[in-house]
Amino acid sequence: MSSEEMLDDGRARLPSGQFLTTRFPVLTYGSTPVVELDGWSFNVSGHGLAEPIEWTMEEFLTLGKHETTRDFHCVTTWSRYDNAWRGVPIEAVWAQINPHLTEEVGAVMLHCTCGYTTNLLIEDFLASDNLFATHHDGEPLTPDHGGPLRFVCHHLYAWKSAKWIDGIELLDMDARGFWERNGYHKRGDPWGEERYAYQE
Ligand SMILES: Nc1nc2c(c(=O)[nH]1)N[C@H]1C(S)=C(S)[C@@H](COP(=O)(O)O)O[C@H]1N2
Ligand SMILES: [Mo]
Repeated sequence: MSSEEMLDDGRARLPSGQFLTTRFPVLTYGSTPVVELDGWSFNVSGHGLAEPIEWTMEEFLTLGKHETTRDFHCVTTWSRYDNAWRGVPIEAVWAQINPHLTEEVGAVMLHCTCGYTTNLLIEDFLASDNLFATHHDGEPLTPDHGGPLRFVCHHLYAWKSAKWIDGIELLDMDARGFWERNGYHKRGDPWGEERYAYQE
C-alpha cells in the first residue's frame, strides 16, 4: 500500500493531508444507539413528495443488492483503503422515490436514529456506488460502525456516511446538517480538502 498511488483520473489515491490506517476507527459524536427493529421504519419525506414513503427494514432490504470496495476518508485525517461494503444501492432506493416527485429536489438531509444529520447535494447523494450498507468486509455492520444500516458515500469525507440512518428528507436547496452547522464544510470533498466551513 503505497501513499503515492494514483486513481484512474490522475488524482492521488490518498488525498492531501490524510494518513493511511489499516485499523477501522470508530468516530461517533455521542454514544452508539441501540436500534430496535421492532417498530423501526425508514422514512422519506420533504420537498416535492406529496405522500411520505415508509419502509420496514425487511421491505427496505428487498429493494436491491450491491457490493463495492472503496476507500474511506475521515476529516480527522485517517483514511482506510479497500472497504468492502454490501447493502442496498442508491439507484434502487431512488427508483422508488423518483416516480412520486412533483418538484425537483436539490439536496437531501439524512436523518439517524440518534438525531445526527448530514446534508448532501442531490448529485452527491445519487453518485453511483453510494449505498445503504448492512455489511462491511464480509461481516454484518457492528453497532459501532452504524449497524444495522448506514449510508455510505465514497467520494466525500466520511462524516457524510450517516450511521444508523432511518430517514431521507428531500430539500429544494442545500442546508446544513450537524457537523456542517458546527464548523465543517457544507460539501466535504477530500481531494479539495474541503474540511471547514470557512473554506466555503
Ligand atoms: N449517526 C452518525 N453517523 C456518523 C457519525 C456520527 O457521529 N453519527 N460520525 C461520522 C464520522 S465523523 C465518520 S469519520 C464516520 C465514521 O464511521 P466509522 O465509525 O464506522 O469509522 O461516520 C460518520 N457517520
Ligand atoms: Mo469523521
